[in-house]
Amino acid sequence: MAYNNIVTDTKGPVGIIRLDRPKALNALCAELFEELAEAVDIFEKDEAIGAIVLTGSEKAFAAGADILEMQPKTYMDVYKANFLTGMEERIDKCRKPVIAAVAGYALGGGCELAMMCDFIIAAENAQFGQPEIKLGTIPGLGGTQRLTRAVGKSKAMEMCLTGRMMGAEEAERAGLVSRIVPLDDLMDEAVKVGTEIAKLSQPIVMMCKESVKKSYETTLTEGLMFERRLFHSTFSTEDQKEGMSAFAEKRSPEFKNR
Ligand code: DAK
Repeated sequence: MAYNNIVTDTKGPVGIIRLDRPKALNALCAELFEELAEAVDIFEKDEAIGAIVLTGSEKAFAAGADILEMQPKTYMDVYKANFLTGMEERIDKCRKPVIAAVAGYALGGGCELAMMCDFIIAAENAQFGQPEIKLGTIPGLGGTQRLTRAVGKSKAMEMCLTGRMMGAEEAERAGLVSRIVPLDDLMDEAVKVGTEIAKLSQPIVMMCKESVKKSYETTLTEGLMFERRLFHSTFSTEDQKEGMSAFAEKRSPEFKNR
């Protein structure tokens, strides 16, 4: 599929989406969001794809929403059109795992997009930030919410109120990223993890993702109950039978996604 702002590819069972607006440091224009939503749709429907890696360039994952596109808009423009609402939710609603492979700037909407993914692998040069305050606005794609849940109130508040950037090491210490890898290894590592996940049972992976995500949305008691119910339901799948039988028989499992 040919797009204007992204490039898609596959490596075995891993779908790769690369943000590709190099002249604007991958600033997220409306067309890019539309293309991203379409690419996620295609990979999600493709049975051969077990995980998706979302990445940018070595210099920028994405330097935020496109400021030049937003600059002339009035309150009525953005309110009535529900500006950018919906398209961005496509990543969040994707049932397959989405891994953000972040190098360079992940700012504003770029940081928010990375946080929408299931986990973030960062290159050593990654820089995360919510600089909207310097533009006279605030994060609008979940920055005040997801960053706070990821790194806690104090750091999230400081970052949102000052717009300061956080490097990869600080981001790892704070729990925003799962790990840091050398820049040259970023895609190989992300695809490797995606491939490992894709070898597992797709429906069980989906249930596991659903359960972890539930912890964001609910009380501990309800979350534990949700997890318990899903855990029980895995026993109705062929893949759970296969996984446990394979362990007992000291062989590798062959999951059928059933
Ligand atoms: N938008 C448009 N163009 C951008 C851009 C952006 N966010 N960031 C960079 N560019 C462009 C620059 O204008 C420049 O273009 P030319 O002048 O060459 O034509 C080119 O990319 C290279 O940028 P620089 O020359 O500035 O490069 P430097 O290395 O010197 O600096 C930088 C890199 C990342 C520090 C700097 O470019 C920068 O500060 N960029 C802006 C970062 C920023 O403020 N980001 C937050 C934007 S607000 C919502 C959805 C999304 C959002 C809100 C709501 N809804 C669903 C409701 C999100 C809002 C935001 O993200």
